Amino acid sequence: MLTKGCSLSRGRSILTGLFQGKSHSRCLTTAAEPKAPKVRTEIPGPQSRELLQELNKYQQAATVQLFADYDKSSGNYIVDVDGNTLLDVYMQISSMPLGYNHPAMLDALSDPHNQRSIVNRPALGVFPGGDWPNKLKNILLKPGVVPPGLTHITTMMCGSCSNENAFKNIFMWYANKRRHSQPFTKEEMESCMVNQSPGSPRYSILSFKGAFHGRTLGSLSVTHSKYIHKIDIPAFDWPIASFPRYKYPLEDNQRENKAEDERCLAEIEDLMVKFDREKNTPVAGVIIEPIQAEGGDNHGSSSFFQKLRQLTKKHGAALLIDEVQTGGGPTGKMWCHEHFNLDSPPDVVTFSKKMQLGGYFHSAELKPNAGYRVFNTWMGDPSKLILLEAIMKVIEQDRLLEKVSKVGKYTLDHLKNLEKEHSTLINSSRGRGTFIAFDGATPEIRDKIVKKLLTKGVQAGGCGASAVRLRPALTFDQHHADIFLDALRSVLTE
Ligand code: PSZ
Repeated sequence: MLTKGCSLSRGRSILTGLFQGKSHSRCLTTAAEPKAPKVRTEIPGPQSRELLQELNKYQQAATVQLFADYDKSSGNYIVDVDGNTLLDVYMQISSMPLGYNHPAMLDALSDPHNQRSIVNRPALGVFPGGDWPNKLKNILLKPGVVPPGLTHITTMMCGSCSNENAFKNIFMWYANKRRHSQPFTKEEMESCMVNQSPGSPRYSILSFKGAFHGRTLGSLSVTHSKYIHKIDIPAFDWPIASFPRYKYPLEDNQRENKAEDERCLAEIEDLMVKFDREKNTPVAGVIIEPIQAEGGDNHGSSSFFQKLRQLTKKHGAALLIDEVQTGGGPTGKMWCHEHFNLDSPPDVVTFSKKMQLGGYFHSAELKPNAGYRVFNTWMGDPSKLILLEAIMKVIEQDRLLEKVSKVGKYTLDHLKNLEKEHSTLINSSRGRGTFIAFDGATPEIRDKIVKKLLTKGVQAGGCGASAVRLRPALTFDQHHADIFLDALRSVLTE
């Protein structure tokens, strides 16, 4: 499905030239795409349904929507095993920055050195390859990629385990401050072995109603988006504050929304004080999404985030911004929190999804004081960095962040017009870049919209109680937006 002339065998030399900044033809940086979606069968179609029956024999596969043909999928289009071609504005839960089968990513895998990096997967914490420090420096810590103000990086596997390990990192930092950098005591070393204090202290992480930070045990304790994620699982009794819930359109509700910010901030500070003084479970860190994604695309103002930064400083807690879903460019900046103009950088920024591997950036202050304290077998995956390197080059070369801002504004403006025409069905269009959502008037209407969009050849996603969300690739263009908007218009009219 690559554009004619972009064969893999000759790709490398061509792309080397391309990345040195020479002029390039379109075919080198984009996969050839179909002109429009094409729906041949109901979705899931007969082939998908058969495969689903098979898969259900060995696992709980109730969440599977369709089976894809990843050989045939390209760019912004996913092709399923029944031959349906869908405009994919959901992109594997927001994790494909360049869409399917991007030539630059395929090309990176034709390099023999890179092939060996895939074959020989190292235990990075013990035997990293000789190129590893430079890879971190030149790919993840490169200006424009690293969140401004942060200098350290820990790579991990997925979003949940990045948050999980970041919490540990925060607790170690907090404990180290409290013991004034003194060595561990014998009592601490013995009590931690049986989960008792002082070795296992009663510290907490403050999180927000509606948040999603993952499904592993620690991350799940700070996740509050849906009961089905949490029920039957023991959880930490940690503080949970309100996240702002704004009235839209923002321009018409400024006073109410400002009061909402103040209400939430007061609650956060209250909880921090209460958990320290009354519950003897001080807040070592605060975890927050810059836009609550799974919880329904809930936004917070820059002023809210600025004041939250100040609050965490005042109470000696670390601020962890979870950019697992917002990071890597979909809001028009590499990191969504860059929109907020914080007085000082967050202490930790976690990532995964569009970044291809998990991990977190942090300040020098949070570097653990000994080895093995944050550790696992793989500690990330160098082969994913190969792909990320190719992705970052394309983002820069093709100015994809600018494109995201421009196409995002176009999409949101048109969505707001559609909302006016169909105000009984949809409302509250909102977004940054192409990280856009709107609400269905009821959860049922939302579900119907997502289902009907599929019959028009558009794969969108739902989030929260009644939101429809867009999470397209960074290569999502104006003509893709038009296809989406036309499909939505026709769904709403029907
Ligand atoms: O239902 C699920 O398990 C889903 S659907 C989307 C996600 C998870 N997102 C993952 C996610 C996230 O959006 C944020 C803000 N933080 C952490 C995570 C967890 O990442 P993974 O899934 O890689 O562990």
